Amino acid sequence: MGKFFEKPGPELSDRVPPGQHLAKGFPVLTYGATPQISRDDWELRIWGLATPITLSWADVMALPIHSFTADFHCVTTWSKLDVQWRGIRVTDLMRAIALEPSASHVMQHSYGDGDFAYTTNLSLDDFVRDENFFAFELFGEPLPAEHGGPMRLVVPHLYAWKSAKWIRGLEFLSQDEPGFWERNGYHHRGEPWAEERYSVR
Ligand SMILES: Nc1nc2c(c(=O)[nH]1)N[C@H]1C(S)=C(S)[C@@H](COP(=O)(O)O)O[C@H]1N2
Ligand SMILES: [Mo]
Repeated sequence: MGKFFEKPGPELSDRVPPGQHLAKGFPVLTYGATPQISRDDWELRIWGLATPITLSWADVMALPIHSFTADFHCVTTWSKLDVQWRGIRVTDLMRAIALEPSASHVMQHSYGDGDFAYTTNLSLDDFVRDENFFAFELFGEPLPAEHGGPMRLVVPHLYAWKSAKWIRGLEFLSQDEPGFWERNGYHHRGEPWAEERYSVR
């Protein structure tokens, strides 16, 4: 503590959820190896309860591009405020996807081998929101590989383990299924203001 984290002052109490400290810098939190994927090789596959489709980098770049400023809360108790990104709204990308009526949840799949192919689950209520986006720039630079480049998801209203780095696929489901950390004891939803850190068993 101290050197890397500071306690938020009272003026930030509506910005920093309970049990969180402000990070100096932007820590990297990765389980396992960092995939190295170029923009040319990157693609986003859609499967499950949706018409299967594979989107290239150019397909995604043809959608409206916006700047986003969002707070970022890691369940290991650090938060970083006002992170600046550029990306594509989830709602805009969803217009390219034909969902089946029974779809209620989505599993985000990341690039990576074997156990490192990270997954994390969301309900469609938590996924399809105006404030959620696919990010490809961080603070004006191409998204660095360690932060999930070339493309990651950002879901600001939930703990950051719900924001898959190196996103490569969206699998639509008719029920909630646990992703990587959810199978390992983390909460299925992960709302930081309610401190939904771990599942109660
Ligand atoms: N593919 C993948 N996505 C991931 C992770 C990971 O290990 N692999 N870690 C998650 C966790 S726990 C956090 S806090 C954030 C960290 O993002 P950052 O490394 O850019 O700070 O990414 C999330 N997305
Ligand atoms: Mo995290």
